[in-house]
Amino acid sequence: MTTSNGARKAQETQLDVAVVGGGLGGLYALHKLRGLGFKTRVYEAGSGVGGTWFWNKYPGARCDVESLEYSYAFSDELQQEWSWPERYSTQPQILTYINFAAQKFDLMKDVQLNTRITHANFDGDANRWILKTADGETISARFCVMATGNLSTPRVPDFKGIETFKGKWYHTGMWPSEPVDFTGQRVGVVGTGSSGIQMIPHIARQAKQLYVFQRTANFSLPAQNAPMDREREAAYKSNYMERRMEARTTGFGVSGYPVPTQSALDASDAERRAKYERLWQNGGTIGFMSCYSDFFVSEEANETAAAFVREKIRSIVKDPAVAELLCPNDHPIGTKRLCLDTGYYEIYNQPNVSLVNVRANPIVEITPNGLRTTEQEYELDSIAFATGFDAMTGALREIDVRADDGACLADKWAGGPLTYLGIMVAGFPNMFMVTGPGSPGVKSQMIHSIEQHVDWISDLLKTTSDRQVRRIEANTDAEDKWVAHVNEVADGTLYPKANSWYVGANIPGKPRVFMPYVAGVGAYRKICDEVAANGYEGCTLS
Ligand code: N01
Repeated sequence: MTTSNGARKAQETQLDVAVVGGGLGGLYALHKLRGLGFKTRVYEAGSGVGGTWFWNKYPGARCDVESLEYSYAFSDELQQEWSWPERYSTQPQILTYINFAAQKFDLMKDVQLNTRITHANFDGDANRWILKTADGETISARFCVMATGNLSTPRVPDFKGIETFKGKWYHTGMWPSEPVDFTGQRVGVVGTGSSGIQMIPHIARQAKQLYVFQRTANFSLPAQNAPMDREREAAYKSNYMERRMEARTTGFGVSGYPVPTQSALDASDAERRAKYERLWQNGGTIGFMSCYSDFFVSEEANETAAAFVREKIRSIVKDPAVAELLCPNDHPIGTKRLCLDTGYYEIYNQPNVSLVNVRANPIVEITPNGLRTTEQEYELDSIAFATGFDAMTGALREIDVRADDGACLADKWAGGPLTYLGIMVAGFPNMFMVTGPGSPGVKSQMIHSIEQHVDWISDLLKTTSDRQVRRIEANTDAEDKWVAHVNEVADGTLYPKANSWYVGANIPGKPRVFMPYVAGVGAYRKICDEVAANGYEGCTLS
């Protein structure tokens, strides 16, 4: 019901579990928790479900994990009946799949679209979360599951003059639903991370002139995408559940890539090159990241792969100066998200594509007619920002989350996120995060980690509800120990060396803290299972 000014009339919805976010995590949480008898409802800001795959509609958006792996594992019926058209699926294909799953499991009746949660306050007397929506609805729930995503707060840098631009500008993470046609235009793309690298070849095919404004070169590997090999699909489907179980023991949650045991430095140069060449021809990033045991811990070992990829770039890009600019040299390979492309380096051989070094000559302002660097002005009809996200903490910090003593989550996290297992936060009882900071989520096949978290949270809620527990809270000392452990593991690797969104380096003023847990999904699952087996140690249940 709405009032004359459009605000939803005050009403209070009573739930067992409120789930914030209708992406892959929120939808699975709904399915699982509803199945356990909890009255559950999902609140989603978008006009459709799908999360990342709903918002990121930029040209070329595609998954960088093979679809036979990047898909729900909880239902063998679903994975047997679904058929992916390509090895790596496009955004529209994945969104179709998510909607299919939502229909199949009759989820939509408990999903409220176009609803942004703005406040979440814990009422300690009633042990309930009181959520408020942007249009005035109040929701009271025993538990709150934050499935708000890790890359769901797009960031357009606050370039001076952007409001004066006479053309159109876009951000990959809030791309319009209707297709954007760049035919005949002068287009600027700012940003060369995963999104930019996927989008640039598509825009290059349409634009009269494309300027790619690159601040930092990234490593990218070829997807070697192709129509789905039906024999391979049939082989998967003949033992899908075994594969899913195998994925649980790996580093990244993908079957076929066991935790490596051989050092790159124990292989001969010829052996290494042959392996890297095979992986390059096979396509994908997981093979590279799982090829040697010291890929992420030894700079010398890592450099063998980095040098191989630089050689490939030089062999593809004809202009040696452009090739050199595209060769990453400021971070070990893989310590920023390794990109996956189709024809990325090749497009720099097209006469209508120019690479602009905005490390040497930074962007100063957006002008009415284009973009000005310290060197010159570029006249543009459209600008596409592929400048990333306020990752991992942005979406949760946008909600005013408060404990019953008024403490605010954003304040607690001012120096970086503090969590227990990446799932709970001390001082914020009955609230759970799906793939939160301090978990391996973003360093794994996301759906694998989503399912593991939702299953773990669901078991916890079921077990404790059966025992009449009304309040579940992570202990501060357990949280401290977990944060220290996450840091210790990261510090033993090369990851912190890169200025990546994993450390918040892309957001000015964000504290530099390495946020994901990088011991691998197998090791992490073991810890979570042990915590549960020991009566949810580290938590107070009352
Ligand atoms: O964002 P990014 P993304 N001036 O932060 C540049 C996932 N994803 O959207 O490196 C000039 O990686 C910035 O430069 P620098 C995936 O996990 C997955 O591409 O900070 N440049 C960088 O080049 C990925 O990692 C898929 O120096 C500026 C770029 O913008 C994550 O999403 C596909 C700038 C931002 O790169 C984020 O990727 C796409 C400025 N002021 C994305 N500010 C899959 O395939 C920023 N930049 C599943």
